Amino acid sequence: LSMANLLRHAAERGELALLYQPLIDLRSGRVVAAEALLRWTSEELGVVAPDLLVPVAEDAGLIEHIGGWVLERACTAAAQWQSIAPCRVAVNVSSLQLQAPESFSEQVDMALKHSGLNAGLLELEITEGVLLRDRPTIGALLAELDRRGIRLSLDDFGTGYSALSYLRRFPFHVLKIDRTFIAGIPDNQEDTELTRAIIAMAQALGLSVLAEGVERPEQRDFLVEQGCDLAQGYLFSRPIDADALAAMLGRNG
Ligand code: G
Ligand code: G
Ligand code: MN
Ligand code: NA
Repeated sequence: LSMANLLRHAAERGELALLYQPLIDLRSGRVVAAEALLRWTSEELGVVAPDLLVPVAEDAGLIEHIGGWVLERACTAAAQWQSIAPCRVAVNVSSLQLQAPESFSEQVDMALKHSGLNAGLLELEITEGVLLRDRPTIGALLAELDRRGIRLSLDDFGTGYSALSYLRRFPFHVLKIDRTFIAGIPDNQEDTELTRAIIAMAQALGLSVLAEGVERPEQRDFLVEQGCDLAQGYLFSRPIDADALAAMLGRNG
C-alpha cells in the first residue's frame, strides 16, 4: 500500500494528531500563542514527519481534507484554552490550500463557527513560496482573511526568495525569522547581524517579529535586547499535546 493510500484514511483511523508549541511573549515571559504541528502515527509506517507527509498529501489531492481537519482540531483546542488564559493558535497552511481560495475560506469559517473561537485568536502561517506566483486571487484571499480579523504570519522568513515587497503588498501581522538564523546567534556574526536587521525592519514596518528555534539562554537574551516581540523553541518548550499546553497556560501567571 502506498503512503498516499494509507494517508487517505489516516484521519478517519485516528492516526493524525496535533502537537502545540508555545509562542512566548519576550517582555512578559508568558505563553501568548501556540503553533499547531501535525503528527501522523501510521499503523504500517510508524511516525511520519510533516515535511514528508505534506508533500505526499499535496500530490495525492489530500491536503484540502487534512488541512480542514487541522483547522477544525486546532480551533477546537484553542477554544478550550480560553477558559484558562487567553492564547492564540497558529496553523500552518500549505501553498496548495491557498490555490483553492473559496474552499479554504469556507474551511476557516466552519472551523471558527464549530469551535466558537474568536477570529482574532486564529493565526495562519504562510511561507513565502506561495507568494512567489503572486496570483491576484491569493492577494484577495489574504485581504479577506485580514478583514475578518484573522492574523497572518510570514513563516520561515529569510530562507526563500524573501522579496521585501511581500511585506508591503500583503497584510501580514507577524514575521517569523527562520530558525537557521537564530542557530547562528551569537557565534556567527552574519546570522547575528541579519537577525538584528530583520527585527529592526519588522519594527519599522509595524509588524510583530518572532524568532524561531530559540534553544539557548544567550539567544533569548540577545533577542530581548533587540526588542524582538516573540520567541519559540526548545528553550521554552518542545511541541506538546493540547492538555499539556492547557496546564502550561494555568501556570502562566
Ligand atoms: O516539527 P515540525 O517537524 O513539526 O514541522 C516540520 C514542518 O512541517 C514545518 O515546516 C511545519 O511548518 C510543517 N507543518 C507542521 N504541521 C503542519 C500542518 O498542519 N500543515 C502544513 N501544511 N504544514 C505543517
Ligand atoms: O517550519 P515551521 O517553522 O513551521 O516548523 C517548525 C518546526 O521547527 C517544527 O518542526 C518544530 O518541531 C521545529 N522546532 C521548534 N523549535 C525548535 C528548536 O528550538 N530547535 C529546532 N532545531 N527545531 C525546532
Ligand atoms: Mn510554522
Ligand atoms: Na518556520
